Amino acid sequence: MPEAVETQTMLCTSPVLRHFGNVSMRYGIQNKSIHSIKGTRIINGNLAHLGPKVFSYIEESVALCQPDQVHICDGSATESATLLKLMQANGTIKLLPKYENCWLANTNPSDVARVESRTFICTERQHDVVPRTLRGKSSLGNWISPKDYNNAIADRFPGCMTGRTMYVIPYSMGPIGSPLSKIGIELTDSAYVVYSMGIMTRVGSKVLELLMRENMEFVKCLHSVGTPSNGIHEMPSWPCDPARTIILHKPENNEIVSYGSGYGGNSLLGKKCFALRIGSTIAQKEGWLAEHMLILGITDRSGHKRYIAAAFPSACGKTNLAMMMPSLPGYKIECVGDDIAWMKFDETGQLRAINPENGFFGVAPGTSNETNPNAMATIFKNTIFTNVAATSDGGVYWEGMGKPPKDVQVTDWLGQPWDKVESNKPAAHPNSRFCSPASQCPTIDPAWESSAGVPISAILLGGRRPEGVPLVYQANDWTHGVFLGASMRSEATAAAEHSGKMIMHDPFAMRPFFGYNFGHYLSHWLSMGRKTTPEKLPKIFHVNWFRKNKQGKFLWPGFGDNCRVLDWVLRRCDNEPCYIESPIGLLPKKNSLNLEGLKETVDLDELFNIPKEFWLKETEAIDKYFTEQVGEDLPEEIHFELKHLRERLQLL
Ligand code: GTP
Ligand code: SPV
Ligand code: MN
Repeated sequence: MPEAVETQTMLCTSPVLRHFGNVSMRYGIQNKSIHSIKGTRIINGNLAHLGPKVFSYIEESVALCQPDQVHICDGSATESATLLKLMQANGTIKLLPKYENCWLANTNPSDVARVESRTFICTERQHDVVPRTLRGKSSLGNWISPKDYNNAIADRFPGCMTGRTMYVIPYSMGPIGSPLSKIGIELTDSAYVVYSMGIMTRVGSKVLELLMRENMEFVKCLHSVGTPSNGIHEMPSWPCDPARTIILHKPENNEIVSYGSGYGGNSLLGKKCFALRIGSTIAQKEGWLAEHMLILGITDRSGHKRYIAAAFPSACGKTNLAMMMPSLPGYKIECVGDDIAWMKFDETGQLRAINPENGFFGVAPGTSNETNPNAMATIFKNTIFTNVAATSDGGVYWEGMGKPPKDVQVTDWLGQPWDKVESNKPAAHPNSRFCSPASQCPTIDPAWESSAGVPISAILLGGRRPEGVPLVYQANDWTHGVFLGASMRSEATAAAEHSGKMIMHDPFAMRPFFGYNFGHYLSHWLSMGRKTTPEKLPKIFHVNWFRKNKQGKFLWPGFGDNCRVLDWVLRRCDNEPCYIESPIGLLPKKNSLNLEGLKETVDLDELFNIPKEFWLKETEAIDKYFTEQVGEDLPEEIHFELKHLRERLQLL
């Protein structure tokens, strides 16, 4: 008997691990297969290839959820084909014969977006998750006690997978083996989730090898679409339990538990739950940043290439900017990522970023050949669409795509006949999405899978601000930049359950995604600014593509013309004196924004106007927010920035 196994068995104190020790003695070392776990049949994959930590996680979860069988995913083409067949048979997806390997899923209408009110972070002390508020509940996240966490699981999970298959998805966030990457294991009873995770993350045997060889830590992700308490699924093709949906995170154990929803950020646990919420807590401990940011590469006319990261709230333009076709001649923009960035200073003091994802889960409405031709060139093969409308010629349709082809009937996302003139509701759900492999993007950056990450020269912050906020301004320094991030606000969109056109606070575009106390997050950002020399720190900017005139029309054409703003940003990174000082930050100097060849006339005075009254009100709103929502956790430096902004505004 090999010595290593002997030792392992002797060291095992937990019954679960001891059991594994015995199993690996009997099977693993001889490289045989393990065909069952806790008496449950394994229909795909070999448990002996998983390593003791993964084994015990699956064992505990099988005991809890009691699936009929377990399928360990290998990420193979055969596996994908099997999943597709199964989902077709269940009516979860339909083939879209107009395209290549494209599918349409329609969800239960009660399961169409992230549910922030049911998303919780669990710690012993509430203060580790949310700042103490002056009155009422925090808007910066939801805390749950360990006791309630356990109860929430005990109320929902026992036996929840009976009659179903438990899939085991071993996945890497970030290029497999990169020092910046991390591993997760998602256990789920949804084939849709397995298939989507296969697009959005790197799944398969290479990850298993890493886990086995390096005995790596992993984030535990347990997901079930659930069953309503009355046992009746309203829509059998999309099982879910909206009434009891809950999304739980326990940073202490690197654990995520999600129940009741099959949609997007609620169920593809590598995305918001891992890469942002758990990710931000790991990043705080390890001294890096996990952010809701796109990453793009931009090459200017002289051939000089730089990388920019940008934080905009959900449905505020990250995918569009990341894939932009620049209207300025001689510029090239390439995409590293469209939603999430993990960033760390390297040994030379340069901030470097990776995109932890492997695909795009992008907003469909508004995507067209005019607005985002690169997305259009990406999404019509190997894609799963969710909640878009279908056309009678086997294609898809959504608002902002242009006119549906002549003589083609449109069926809306709810399965009803739809007519542009007569139907007074949208054909596609406003939060409908495409899920496509990133490698298909024609402008994917050559370094998008670089193990070391790409060097970041500038960080943009922004949101939908119909009023008062200029197209672009630069932060005076890192601390001022952190203040700008802390004060970000944006018009509400359909990406969360909120609706209406309220201007909401969304600091760093992270409000729904903080894994820990926002005040501590700000301190962490400030401390990052001390990790390198001021010259090496990325410059920080605030942008707003969404300012409107009195008639409600956008003042700026946006999309491909946003490269004009990026051009100014790059010139500022080169320290070109193309700016003027203003109370809110550095604005483009007159004629310094390159408007060469711009198709429409733009009212620059209105676009860059800084109305004193508006800004005084804005500082009041920020002050109120900081006082009521962040309180004593607000770092002193941020307090001072607000005070100085007010003083500067008085001089306007
Ligand atoms: P999430 O995936 O939810 O995080 O969203 P996102 O930030 O990637 O947003 P996305 O790029 O998908 O854009 C959302 C909506 O904003 C789409 O309807 C776009 O058409 C619109 N949009 C994006 N960029 C611009 C712009 O420059 N100007 C205007 N007016 N609209 C834009
Ligand atoms: C977002 O809401 O910011 C998204 C979509 O990117 S989801 O994955 O559903 O969170
Ligand atoms: Mn997002």
